[in-house]
Amino acid sequence: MTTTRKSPVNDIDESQLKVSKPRKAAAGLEAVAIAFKRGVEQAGPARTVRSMFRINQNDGFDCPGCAWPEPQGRRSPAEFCENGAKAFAEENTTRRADREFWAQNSIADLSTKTEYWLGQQGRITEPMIIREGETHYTPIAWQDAFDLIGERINATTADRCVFYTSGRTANETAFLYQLFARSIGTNNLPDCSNMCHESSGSALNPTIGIGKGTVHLDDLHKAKLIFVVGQNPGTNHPRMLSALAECRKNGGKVVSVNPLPEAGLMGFKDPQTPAGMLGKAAKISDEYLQIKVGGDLALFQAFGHLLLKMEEAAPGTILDQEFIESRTEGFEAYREARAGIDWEETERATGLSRDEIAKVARMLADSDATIICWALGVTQQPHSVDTLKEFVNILLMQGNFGKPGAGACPVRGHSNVQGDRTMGIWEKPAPWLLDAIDKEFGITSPREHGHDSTECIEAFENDEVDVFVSMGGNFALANSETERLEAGMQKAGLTVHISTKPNRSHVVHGKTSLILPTLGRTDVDDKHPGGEQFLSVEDSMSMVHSTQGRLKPVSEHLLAEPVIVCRMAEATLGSDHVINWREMAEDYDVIRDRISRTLPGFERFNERVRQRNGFQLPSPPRDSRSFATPSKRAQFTVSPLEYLEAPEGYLIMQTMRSHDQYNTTFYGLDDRYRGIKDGRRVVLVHPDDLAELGFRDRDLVDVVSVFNGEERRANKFRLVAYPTAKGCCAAYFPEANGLVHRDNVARVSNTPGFKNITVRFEPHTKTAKALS
Ligand SMILES: Nc1nc2c(c(=O)[nH]1)N[C@H]1C(S)=C(S)[C@@H](COP(=O)(O)OP(=O)(O)OC[C@H]3O[C@@H](n4cnc5c(=O)[nH]c(N)nc54)[C@H](O)[C@@H]3O)O[C@H]1N2
Ligand SMILES: Nc1nc2c(c(=O)[nH]1)N[C@H]1C(S)=C(S)[C@@H](COP(=O)(O)OP(=O)(O)OC[C@H]3O[C@@H](n4cnc5c(=O)[nH]c(N)nc54)[C@H](O)[C@@H]3O)O[C@H]1N2
Ligand SMILES: [Mo]
Repeated sequence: MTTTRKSPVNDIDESQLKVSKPRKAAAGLEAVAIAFKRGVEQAGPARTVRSMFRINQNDGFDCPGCAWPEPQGRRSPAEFCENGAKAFAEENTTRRADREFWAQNSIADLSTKTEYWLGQQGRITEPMIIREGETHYTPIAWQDAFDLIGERINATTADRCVFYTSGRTANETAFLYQLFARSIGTNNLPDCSNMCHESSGSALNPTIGIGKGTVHLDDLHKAKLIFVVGQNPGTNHPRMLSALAECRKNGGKVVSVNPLPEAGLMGFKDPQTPAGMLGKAAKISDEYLQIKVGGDLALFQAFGHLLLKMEEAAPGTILDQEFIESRTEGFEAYREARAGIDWEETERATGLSRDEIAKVARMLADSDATIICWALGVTQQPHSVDTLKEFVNILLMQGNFGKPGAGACPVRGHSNVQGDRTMGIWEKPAPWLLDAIDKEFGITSPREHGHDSTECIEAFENDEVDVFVSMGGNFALANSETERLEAGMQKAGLTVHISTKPNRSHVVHGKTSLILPTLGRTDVDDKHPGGEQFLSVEDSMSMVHSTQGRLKPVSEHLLAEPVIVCRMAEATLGSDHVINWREMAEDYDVIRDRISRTLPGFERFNERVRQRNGFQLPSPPRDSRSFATPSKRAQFTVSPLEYLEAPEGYLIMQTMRSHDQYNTTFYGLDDRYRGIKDGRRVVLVHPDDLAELGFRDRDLVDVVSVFNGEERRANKFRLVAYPTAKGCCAAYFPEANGLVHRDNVARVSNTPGFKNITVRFEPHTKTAKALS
């Protein structure tokens, strides 16, 4: 085992790429070994072992990996997965991007580095600044940094300030952060949710009256049928595989819908069971529908049609008429719209046969407790909101809300992305929320909506941003139109990045730029008059619980996120502001008390967050089959059929995560389950499509995307023959982000079309204009 804790000196060498056959099962002991290896490389064996056993324990820290919930009862001593372990190894690293690092590397040098190299340099150890005309970041004292922020915000108008949030931010921090933005007078609060599950909220809010899922972990164990649509849990939510395996053990069935035969959807070697340790894989999917990218709306409309037909043939046996009549609205219009179907078009849209679809519709008919789980495969396309409303139709027809083992389950990404929204990080806040904040704090929040993350690209480009503050994340690289966004960000007067590790957004900075290094999840937060503090998060199933790091921070100069927000606020608004920021920075119980008086569901927050498993937020559809829509009924909706079809010579590209990355952070360069090693600039293409387009496996190409007649380019990708659905292809995020036109978004939610890129390939030429 290599135990280099030094940062890599060399960057990615794509000529090392190796390709082997995709795997048929996820996890196993290899996963545990790799997790341990990555941990030791970053932090050494002692620190790795000490922290591994604290992940997701009642008195430990919430895994920064994903938003999947923890079991309520018995917890395994190692309640984590390979990728959770890698996530904390990244944070837990003893590598340091200290002042020598910044002195040795100019912005010009850093701008040639990949995200992998930047992230592998280690934790940032003190506040850094770069001013207009300078070539290097240099250290700055904390108070000087805060004063500069206050000065710049006060020198401009509130609508020219933007406050971005990435979903790792804890509840208390998020609450303070939105309060700060609103105290200044702006709702410019874009967040990573805008690029992620925004479509889910946009579909669920109007139909079931809440923008969140309606199932608990226990429901997955009890379900008769679970759909996993547009999701790769083996990599992105590995602990979900245990829940799927348990459902099957209890007699339930699992259907996966995905253009790629993802390893984790096929089989699971649970490293926490004896059989799994011996390498025996449990089957996960009873049926696998290899859908074409963008075909899910057509598929679920076909399910609706078939359920109606079956009900017609045997009235009273398939649909839950009582539920439909007493709890919903719009069923007649829905029934009429789905009475007929064009099978030829449905087969073309989905790439599936009528028989395959009918077989799964029968499984739906036979199940009296169905859950539909989904993630980004269905949230980042033009018709995403319609697709998700169609999922709701299917669930409503059989009364799959408010009964055990049933419901809607959007599987969130970042570990507190759902909590951030609950805390008010929202550019389009509901009026009741602003009223509640104003009443509790005596401020007047602005009512005008702010920019979402897509709108920010234009705001930057049009020179409408003077101050950009980023609470975590990597805005420049996570968003679409990389080149345009980067050019725009450099026009801003001041960019402020509250970060743990170097990333691209620090390199394509505003005229003046600050990097404020912060404590992470695993770090102890003990520099307070009242001693050690803890924070809280909300998981994908609305459980709120505490999280507390215990490790010694990599540097004594790091500040906790809530402290950074309060000190920015004090420097901007003055120490005599109507809100006592200092008292909240000193004692997080004060923040929680104020949250409990502002937000519904958080009554007695301080007391309940200290309970062993935390507490569950209310879910009216689940708790009492009630729906907070204007008519108090759940809504059936009718959407026209829509799907993605590439013109001749083109394919529809989706962008996704490899097994060795966390969004824009790369743990390594392998995508083990898909058989890709030591490289990331690949496009996975069906062998027939390769042949039809006149290319061969491993050809080096430039990728050209078209949208509204405009072209975007990303050069030097390797084509790899891969068993994906035909007509579509796949590449990694963020290498392909430059291909996504800013106007390519999902309707209503405005989420970038990261899974809807129309592309063609051109043989790579050295002279091709380098755009990414
Ligand atoms: N280890 C690790 N864990 C993570 C993350 C990470 O980067 N690394 N990221 C976190 C975040 S922020 C998020 S949001 C989640 C993301 O979790 P996922 O949604 O699983 O992430 P993606 O890699 O984007 O995978 C999308 C899946 O959808 C499929 N897909 C693409 N297009 C379509 C389509 O049109 N229809 C259907 N049915 N399927 C389609 C793809 O083949 C792929 O399997 O994971 C979270 N967890
Ligand atoms: N093409 C394409 N693009 C996508 C997607 C896609 O599927 N395809 N997915 C989208 C999705 S789902 C999401 S959520 C976004 C993600 O967008 P972001 O959330 O903006 O990006 P991340 O890569 O998660 O952010 C990583 C950075 O966060 C900082 N960081 C890590 N931990 C902490 C911490 O504890 N505190 C603070 N303050 N900073 C920390 C580190 O400096 C690190 O460099 O990307 C979106 N972009
Ligand atoms: Mo996400």
